[in-house]
Amino acid sequence: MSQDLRTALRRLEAAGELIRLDAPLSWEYELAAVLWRLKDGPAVLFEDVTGYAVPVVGNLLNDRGKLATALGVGRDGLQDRVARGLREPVEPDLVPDGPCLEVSLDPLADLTDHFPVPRLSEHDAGRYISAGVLICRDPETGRRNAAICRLQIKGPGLVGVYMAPTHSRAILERHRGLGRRMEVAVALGLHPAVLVASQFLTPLDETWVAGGLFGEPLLMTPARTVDLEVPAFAEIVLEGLIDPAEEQPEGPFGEFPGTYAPERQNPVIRLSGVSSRRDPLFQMIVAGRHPEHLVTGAIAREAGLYEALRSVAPGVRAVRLTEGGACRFHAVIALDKRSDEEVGQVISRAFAEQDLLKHVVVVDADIDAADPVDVEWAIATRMRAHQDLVVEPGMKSNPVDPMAVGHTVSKLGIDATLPLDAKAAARYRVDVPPRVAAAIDARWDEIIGDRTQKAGRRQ
Ligand SMILES: Cc1cc2nc3c(=O)[nH]c(=O)nc-3n(C[C@H](O)[C@H](O)[C@H](O)COP(=O)(O)O)c2cc1C
Ligand SMILES: [Mn+2]
Repeated sequence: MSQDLRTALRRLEAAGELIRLDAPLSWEYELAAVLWRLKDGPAVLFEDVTGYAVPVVGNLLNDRGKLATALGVGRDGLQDRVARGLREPVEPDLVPDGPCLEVSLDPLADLTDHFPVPRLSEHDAGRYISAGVLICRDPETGRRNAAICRLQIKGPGLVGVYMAPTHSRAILERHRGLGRRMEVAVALGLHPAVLVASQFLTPLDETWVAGGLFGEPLLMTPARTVDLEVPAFAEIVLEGLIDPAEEQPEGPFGEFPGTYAPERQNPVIRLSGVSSRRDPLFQMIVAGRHPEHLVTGAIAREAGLYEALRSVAPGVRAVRLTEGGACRFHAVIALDKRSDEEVGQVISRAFAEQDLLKHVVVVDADIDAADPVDVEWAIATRMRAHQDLVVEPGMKSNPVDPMAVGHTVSKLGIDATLPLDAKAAARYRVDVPPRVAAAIDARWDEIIGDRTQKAGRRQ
């Protein structure tokens, strides 16, 4: 089946984008430490986690290209492909049984007896599951929701959960209003496309979006102890109940802005079922400013923004949430504009679309939005500060924004595009004629031979 984590790992390994490590490593900070050292490197399968038979995988989504590899598609057009998840969602297929339920474990046992749940950042409150997708259902509309939520191991049968004020939280509040407990299931060990689908800011059921991304229905199977369905190919499934009246301290936890979310009273899940595939894999995402935490959220946000912006400006070619902006606060938008005014329209639409977004740079389509140096060059050579800046004070802030004051924040848009009536020569890029570059490319081996590596080393 092409929807499971194992297929993704196989594809990454075949492409040379996954390494297996057999050195013994501890769940306590060491797995995270290795993934920090390899933050721009391959996906990792840790085969020997001290005290555990279950291997751990990480770095699956630390760059956007790995999603393309895992899906078996080319890197070009990945953004459009991801946006298809939103454009053409596909209803999941329900299958009576799935590998995720092969092995049933005692829900009241200590989860860490079975699974090498890691400790990630120095001041984290404890051991955290950071790549689990929390599934719940709106009691009023019946709509299913799926979102990554961090889970803190609290004790046997008990995990703490943090829900930002997004859908999962709203659904919990609806249960509170009805005086009901909320059933939840957590699916862990998933194909990266499912994790990405869970990150869309959309009113749709994210499991439909995952189907759109795969181009085929996501296979789901009924959980054992709650009235919910889970992805059939998850490695591990937790099931349980959240009583809206019960809260316990959760955190601190190292979060994506690169700072710690403080300890707060947060909901807890009382587990009613734990199951796994035979020989399960445990999936982790290093939290904080690690590229995997950033990129997992960025891919869907970028595609969502791309889709929304193209409805006002069809010339939008690419949207990039940059790493320096924690892949949430800063966007670069490459635009083939129809009018000079279109830039301002794109900037306001971007701010309206994502409340986390604070600083937006619009560049021409010849600028590589993924290359920070190219973007800075556009700012250096195509912007006049007195006319190309848009400052919007008093905009709605997001609770995680460190600069939010009284739920507001100021936003800045930069028009780094050339005016449409700029002289043609202003668009030239200094270089040799393309035909000469192509001819030199064709003769490259003859010209350089085996000297490339030596030349590279000397630089
Ligand atoms: C690695 C990772 C960890 C995350 N942890 C949390 C979390 O603990 N709580 C939370 O509410 N959102 C968390 N998020 C973000 C949500 O999953 C994301 O905003 C999602 O789109 C929310 O969906 P919803 O509106 O359907 O609830 C995390 C995202 C990533 C990539
Ligand atoms: Mn949702």
